[in-house]
Amino acid sequence: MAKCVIYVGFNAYTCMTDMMSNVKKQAMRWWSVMGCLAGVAGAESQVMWYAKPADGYGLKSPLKAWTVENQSPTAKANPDQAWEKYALPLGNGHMGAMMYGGVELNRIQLNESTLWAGGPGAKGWQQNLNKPDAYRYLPEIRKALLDGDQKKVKELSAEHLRGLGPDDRAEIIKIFGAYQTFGEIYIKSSHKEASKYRRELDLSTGVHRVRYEHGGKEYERTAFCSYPDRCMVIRYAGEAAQDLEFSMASPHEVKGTQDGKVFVFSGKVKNNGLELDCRVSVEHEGGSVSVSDAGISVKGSKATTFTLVLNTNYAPVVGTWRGEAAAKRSKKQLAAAVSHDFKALKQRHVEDHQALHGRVAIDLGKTDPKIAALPTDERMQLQKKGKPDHDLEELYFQFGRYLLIGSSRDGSLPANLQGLWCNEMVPAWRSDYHLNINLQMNYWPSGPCNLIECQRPLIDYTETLSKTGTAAAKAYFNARGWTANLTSNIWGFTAPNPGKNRPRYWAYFPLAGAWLTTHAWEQYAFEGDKRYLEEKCWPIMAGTCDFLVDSFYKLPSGEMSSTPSWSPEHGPASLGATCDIAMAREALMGAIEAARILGKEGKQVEDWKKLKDQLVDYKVGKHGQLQEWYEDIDNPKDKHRHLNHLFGLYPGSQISVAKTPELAKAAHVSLTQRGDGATGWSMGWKLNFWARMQDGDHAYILMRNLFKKGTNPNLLDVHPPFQIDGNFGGCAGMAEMLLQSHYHAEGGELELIPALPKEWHTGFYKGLRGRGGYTVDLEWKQGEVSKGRLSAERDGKVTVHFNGGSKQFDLKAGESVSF
Ligand code: FUC
Repeated sequence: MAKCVIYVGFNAYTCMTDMMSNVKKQAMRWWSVMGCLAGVAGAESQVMWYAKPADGYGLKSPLKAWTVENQSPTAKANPDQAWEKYALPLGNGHMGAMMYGGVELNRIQLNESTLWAGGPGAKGWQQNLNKPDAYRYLPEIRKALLDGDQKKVKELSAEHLRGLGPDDRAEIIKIFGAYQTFGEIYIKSSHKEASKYRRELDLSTGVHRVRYEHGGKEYERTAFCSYPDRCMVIRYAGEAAQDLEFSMASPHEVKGTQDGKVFVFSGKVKNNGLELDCRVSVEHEGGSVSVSDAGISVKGSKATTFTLVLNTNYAPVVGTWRGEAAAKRSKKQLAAAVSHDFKALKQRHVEDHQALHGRVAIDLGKTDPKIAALPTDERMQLQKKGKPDHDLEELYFQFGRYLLIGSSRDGSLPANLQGLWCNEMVPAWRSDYHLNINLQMNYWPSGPCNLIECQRPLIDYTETLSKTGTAAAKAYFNARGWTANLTSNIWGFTAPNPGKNRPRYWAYFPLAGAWLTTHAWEQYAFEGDKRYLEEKCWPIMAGTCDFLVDSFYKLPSGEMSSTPSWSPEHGPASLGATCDIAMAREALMGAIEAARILGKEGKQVEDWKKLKDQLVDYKVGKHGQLQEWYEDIDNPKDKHRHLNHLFGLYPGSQISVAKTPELAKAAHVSLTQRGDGATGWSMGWKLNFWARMQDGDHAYILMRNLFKKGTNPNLLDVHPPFQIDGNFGGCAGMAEMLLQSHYHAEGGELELIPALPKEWHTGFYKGLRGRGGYTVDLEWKQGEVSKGRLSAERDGKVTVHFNGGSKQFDLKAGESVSF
């Protein structure tokens, strides 16, 4: 085995070993090119590490979380607190693992991103769960609303603006389904105790390691989930031979069998018959191995490598939602994976991971070397009480990028409410796709943090919804095009949630399609691929805009609105919730711009322009606030977590301090009234709002609050419970403090360190991206830009704002300029 050094007092500044992350090295290389090597002190460490296994903190941690799982769909804590607070995630977009790092019992919880209950095969499921002809009741509902009869609006909308299916939440879940755990791996070793224990996750390589000493000998366990080889690899090695017992458990109808030298753990999901197939092959140096129906037994091996593949037979094919048999997929993948030895598998994985993760380096200031040497959980604890830990902030930022790579890769499903890490059968909110903020927030870092490829699964998913969502557009509005509502799943659900006994704001959100469409446009804004724009993005956009033209309602004032509408999750029915109009406007703006780029003209595009011009305008209310509803009814004491009426400020591009100061002022009032606390994701959103307000110190307050109140020791976000959107919102917000490019969807203007807090007075970054295909490397000192480099991927003119002034550059694709 490679020389294994136990770094008990690991120091990010001085340690020049293999522990030093490659990104840090890259940053240093870049920095020396820039002639500023002296400035490198404080360059980031990308290793999260812990001095105890996840279940070594005395927390409640049942061996099988699903046996005591929460039955409440909105439970506030995961039943396995060790998993939620201390386990570390690995993922390749398709499969995921949570590593506990135990010595005697190494427990690994496993996920496959398409493992869902519900859908075809589930009793009572049908593709079209929209209430047919619901649109016939719209005139009556609209009239009641204009008459001020909220009671009648409530009754009629509860009856008609709902999806089909049972009222009872436990029953709904059987049809709608839920994302579920696959189960757990248990690898037992004869090592009962260990000294110099350390487990770590290197964000720059995507490799998890456990190192310890036992009986005076050093041991190391390495694990990663490989995207290129579509497998998980777990390696045990050490200075002495070991005996290991490998077994698995699952809450599904799955059993173990032996297939030659391969351990197979296969079966199906009881609720819907979805096939499940896991296969494990083992390689060993010395000793012997025997495979049985119960697992794998290893005796006296100096180095053992388990290679694991995991599949379902899901495919995103509307109607059947099934594809190639799970076993067939697994056999092919395993045969291909084991054609490489451990070294090659690892190298292929690390190269793939670094090609994405290594694009960005960041330095936000110095951390006391004594603190930097502590385990990550202790640092999280310390910064809560004491001074900010800038290295830890960098780590958190890079962790957000790491999680996106781990949960969303080309060909996979998009990241769900928990990314793809879920240890339950009834997870909170079914770990589904919530479309009134959560799924979209997952993708906020993709463009600015230089991972735009990782957003492709969202665009694929949106394309699927644009097919099933035509039925929703028809049923509720008799409209062309497509839309979706508040929640969705992998079975193409686009109806409002079923059931009459809940407020409509927890069911009905027909602008979800418009919001998703803005992401399809953003993909183009960052990538600039005209073929994508024409072939993939345009049909999504056109379907959304046609839907808007047909579904929007002309108020007596002549304004066009989404009547009736609800602002997410609170308040009465409105003639037009501001967020609806803002999302519609943003989707129309993108589509009209796309039409210009693609040379599309005619009535269709003219109708979109007309609608955009007639949309209800933003309104400033009696408290000076940006009104959340058409009616001036905002309560200045309201602390609700949703602030969707500020969509135009972020993620949208309609409100800014520079271009619409009056609206920015009103948004400032709304933000101030809502306050700086909230659930995890909401603090993440507020962080982005304050960044767009270009108030760095206030943005920093939100970032600190997110750290203190919304982040676990394993750096995962808690709503509570664990919900990954806050990680992505937090990561995106930090980028937004350092670079902004939103004034024009196609780029053209960049703002450097537009929301720099005093705490980050001196630092650098490399590789953040702006719309229009620009990559920025930047150094700043005492709050002023001191050096930068701009690289263009497309021909174009760009204005760069910094240090109170502006510079213009006219760059050809591939050119860079230093300033
Ligand atoms: C939205 C939020 C909740 C939660 C849920 C998954 O409904 O309002 O806080 O995040 O999504």
